[in-house]
Amino acid sequence: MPTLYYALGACSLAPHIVLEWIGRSYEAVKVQYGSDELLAVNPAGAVPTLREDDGWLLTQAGAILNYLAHKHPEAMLAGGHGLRAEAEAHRWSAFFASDVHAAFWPIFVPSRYTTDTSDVARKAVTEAGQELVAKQFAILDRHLDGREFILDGGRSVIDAYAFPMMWWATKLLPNRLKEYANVQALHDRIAADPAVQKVLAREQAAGREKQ
Ligand SMILES: N[C@@H](CCC(=O)N[C@@H](CS)C(=O)NCC(=O)O)C(=O)O
Repeated sequence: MPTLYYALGACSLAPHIVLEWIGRSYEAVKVQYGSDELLAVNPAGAVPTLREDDGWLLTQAGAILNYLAHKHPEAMLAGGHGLRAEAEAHRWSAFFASDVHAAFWPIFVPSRYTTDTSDVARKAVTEAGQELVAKQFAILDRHLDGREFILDGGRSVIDAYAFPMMWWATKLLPNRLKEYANVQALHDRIAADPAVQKVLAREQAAGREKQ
C-alpha cells in the first residue's frame, strides 16, 4: 500500500486527492516541516513524498501526480492519450510547479526574499508575490474559458494539482478569485467533489489531533 506524507493544506493535498480518486488502499501520514520523520523521506524537508511498499520514495508533486496517473490508467486521470496530450499534461504540471506554486512563496515566507527585516520590506515582498500569483491566475482563467477541466479528456491529476493553489488564492489574494470566474468555477467544482470533501475533512481532523 503506498504511503503519502503530507502537511495540512499544503501542495500535498493534490496527490492526497488523486489517491482518493484512484480508490485503492493507501496510507496518509501527516508530518511536521523540519521533523526527522519528514527529512528521512524527503531531504528537502518538504511535502509531498510518496513511498511504495518496497521503500521506493518519490518526491516532487508533479512527478508524483504523473506517476499515479500512469500507475492507474483505469482511473483515467492522465488527461488523454497521445504525444500532444502528454505534452499538455507536462506543460500544465510545469506551470503549477514553476510558475504558480513558486509565486506563492513570497507570500508564504517573505523573509526568504529579502534581507531587510522591516515590516515595510516584508509587506512589499508579499504584495509582489500577490501580483505574481494574480498574473498566473489570469493565464489559467483565459485557458479555462469554455472548459470544464484543465486538460482535454476530462478531470485529471492537473485539476488536483491546481486545487490547493486555487484554495490558497481564496485566502491570500486581496480580491480572492473574484477576477477569475473560470478559476473560481473550477475551484468550486473540485471542492464539491465528495472525494475532495473526504480528504479535506481527514486533513482537518488530523490537524486537530494533539501533536
Ligand atoms: N518542488 C516541490 C516543492 C514542495 C514544497 O515546497 N512543499 C511545501 C508545502 S506546499 C513545503 O513542504 N514547504 C516546507 C518548506 O519549504 O520548508 C514539489 O513540487 O513537491
